[in-house]
Amino acid sequence: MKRILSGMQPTSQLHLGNYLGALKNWVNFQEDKEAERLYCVVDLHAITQPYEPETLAKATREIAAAYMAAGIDPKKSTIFVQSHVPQHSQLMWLLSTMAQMGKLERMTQFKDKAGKNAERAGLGLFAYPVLMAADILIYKATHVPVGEDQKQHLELARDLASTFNTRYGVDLFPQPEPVIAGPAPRVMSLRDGSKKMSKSDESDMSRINLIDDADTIAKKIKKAKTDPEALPDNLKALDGRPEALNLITLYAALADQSKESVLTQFAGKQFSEFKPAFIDLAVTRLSPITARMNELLSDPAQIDASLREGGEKARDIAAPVLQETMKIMGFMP
Ligand code: AQP
Repeated sequence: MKRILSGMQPTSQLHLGNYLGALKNWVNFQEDKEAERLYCVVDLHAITQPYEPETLAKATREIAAAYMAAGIDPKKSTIFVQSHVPQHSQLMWLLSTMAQMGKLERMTQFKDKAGKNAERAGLGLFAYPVLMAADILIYKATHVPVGEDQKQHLELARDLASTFNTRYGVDLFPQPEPVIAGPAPRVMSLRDGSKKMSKSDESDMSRINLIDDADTIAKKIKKAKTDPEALPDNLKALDGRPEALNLITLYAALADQSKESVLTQFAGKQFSEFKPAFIDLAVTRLSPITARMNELLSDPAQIDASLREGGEKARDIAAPVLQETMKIMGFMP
């Protein structure tokens, strides 16, 4: 059986990168009759970097609302909060005894987030990929739809699954497959085409948030970095033009078109002509999501009830897997 699992951190509002790199792909699985779907808000991951305790619960609810507004139906998929299922952290500890420090040190997300202060970074940030492996393995998930930046973490989860199976001579955990198939698996910052669009970028102008209104979207696209050249008629000619490539990729993903056909449409045009069309498209595609999110957030009790129900379903799957894991490891029943 196919079991799909993915999650996002309530570190801030979701942006176009989260949506086109992962969330839109989750929606594509919605009608897959062969699959069971679990989508969590990974709040335990969100505290691995400095955060405001007073905003964590609100941010968690907002991410859940974004999932639902983007098209994840809680009747068809289990939507829940990571910290409501204690088995994630319990399995993480068990797996951490098998995770090699050397492999964790090679994780680029840790290097990027810890920066020059690696010595002072918290253990949680370092161990983040082990918790992510536990998030996946506690459900014996088979498919994990994520953006390209999570590929390395997925490799570690696969590695830990096989290390566990080999060490204990069992076939407990399946190898989770990364599904990096969103229409734009790596969306770049609007201010710098060499940096990924990120919630934690200090400049809000670097990203389009799902909650942004039409005027804000227009302002951000107008200010998006470009170059002085006109748009070419082929993709190869965008080599070395990362900002231009990013905008074309975003347009294509939002329009459900290929990048080639977008270039055919805009070949020879300047960004001054491309940007207004891009603004219209982005507003048309995102405004129904924003409106639905605002509508859902006007009734937080309803979101909380859905999340509680989702948490119960998730615990029903996770509890026996943890029990089985501990039995294999020889713990006293
Ligand atoms: N720029 C991106 N392009 C494509 N996909 C992306 N994702 C994130 N950024 C991009 C995908 O979104 C999902 C959720 O990510 P996350 O909340 O776990 O955090 P992240 O990957 O670290 O994303 P951010 O926005 O950069 O958050 P912060 O700044 O809080 O760390 C994942 O599937 C990810 O691949």
